[in-house]
Amino acid sequence: MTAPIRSTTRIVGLQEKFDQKNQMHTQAAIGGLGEKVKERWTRESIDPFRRIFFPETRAMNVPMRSWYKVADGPLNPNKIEVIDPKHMAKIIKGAARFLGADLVGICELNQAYVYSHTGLRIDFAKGSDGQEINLPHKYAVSLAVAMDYKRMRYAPGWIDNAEVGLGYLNAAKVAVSLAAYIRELGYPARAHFFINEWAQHVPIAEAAGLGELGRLGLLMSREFGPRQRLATVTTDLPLVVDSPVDIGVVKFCKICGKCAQNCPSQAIPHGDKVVVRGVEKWQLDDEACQRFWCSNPKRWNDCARCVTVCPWNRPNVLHHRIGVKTAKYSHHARKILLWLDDVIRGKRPRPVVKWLDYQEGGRRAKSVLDLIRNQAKE
Ligand code: B12
Ligand code: SF4
Ligand code: SF4
Repeated sequence: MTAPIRSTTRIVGLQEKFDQKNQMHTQAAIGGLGEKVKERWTRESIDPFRRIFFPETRAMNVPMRSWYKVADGPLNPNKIEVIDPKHMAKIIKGAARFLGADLVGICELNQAYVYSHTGLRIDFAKGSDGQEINLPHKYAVSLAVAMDYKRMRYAPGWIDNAEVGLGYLNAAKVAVSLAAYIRELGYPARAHFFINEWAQHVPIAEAAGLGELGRLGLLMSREFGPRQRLATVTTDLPLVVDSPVDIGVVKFCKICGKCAQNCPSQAIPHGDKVVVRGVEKWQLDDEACQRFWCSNPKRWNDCARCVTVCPWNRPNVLHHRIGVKTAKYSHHARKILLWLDDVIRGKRPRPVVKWLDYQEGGRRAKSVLDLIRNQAKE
């Protein structure tokens, strides 16, 4: 449990493992946040996209649900010999990109980021909660899949909720396929993705050099800011690891705070970092965030407004790349970038977005869901 070298998030004490059942999604589902939140969080969503991406009700309509069976599996007995772990790391990264990853990095698996016990909502449903997790793999391959800039623009609402669901599915596809590929080389590998994860993706991605931990509490990459979904493959395949990076995120977050200003539940801190389980970081009020998700099930099932408003969340075009690159080196450049973001997108950006027959950002959501509601009334 040693501190990663050059990380912009400092380890200042003992890093204790986290029990997965204390995650807010689980707590909301098992009544830890009260009966009203539990009822809203576990009821069937009115949005069909939500129902196909999140395994709450009809399992046969949820592609991801069948994937936990292939998250781990048999090894090819003809194990290849790895003579050059550097070359092997290159092959694994190439394979991950071929399978659909937008970003990929490798680190040693820090056991502090492996949950102590199983405790996903689905574990409670299956009766497999509370089991000690034993994940002895040496390495973690961190995988990021970008979400669509335009569909994420209006959050919280059904359009970004659908994009989030697709992001989970895409990230899971890459992870299960890459883990199977490694097992075909003869080495153990397990895919960790939504509904099947034994580890925290964010600190793993940070250690693997995908980006930095931002004020909003998520991994921020140079390419997409916080607008990506993460998955992880753990393995014993010998690989050369990457290092954490300083791309200027923490420096920028110190003068920004746009996510905190725009967060509807005020869950993101406006002030300084604090120490939590041995790590110095900006600490999210995760309960406030989760409660907000459950505050209006007719309009949304989750939120990502902090992701949407972040100045690092831009299409990956040349002027944005130049902007965030210079922000690393100069305080003035950071100030200019923030000022420009306020001028161009506004201090509280909230555009109207149309997609399929959804329309959001206006006075109220108008969509296929209205048809469903109207049918129910007839
Ligand atoms: C439970 C959960 C939530 C809960 C609690 C969030 C939280 N901070 O714990 C709630 C409902 C609030 C939530 C909200 C969101 N979530 Co969430 N969430 C998770 C989940 C399933 C588990 C996280 C967990 O175990 N938290 C409990 C403890 C560990 O939290 P913590 O002590 O506060 O530590 C957090 C950070 O400080 C950091 N961290 C902890 N230790 C260390 C050490 C170091 C060195 C570093 C660098 C970081 C770090 O990791 C934790 C966050 O993952 C992860 C998936 C996963 N398995 O990683 C996704 C995940 C973190 N969520 C994600 C996202 C995108 C969101 C939302 C935007 C929702 C959405 N619609 O997309 C919001 C954003 C809220 C915010 N500003 O953070 C993504 C993050 C992608 C990214 N770019 O980093 C993840 C990885 C899901 C995924 N597979 O992509 N989420
Ligand atoms: S909105 Fe600003 S403070 Fe928040 S994560 Fe993005 S850059 Fe950092
Ligand atoms: S997801 Fe929404 S409620 Fe949660 S921290 Fe981000 S902006 Fe706030």
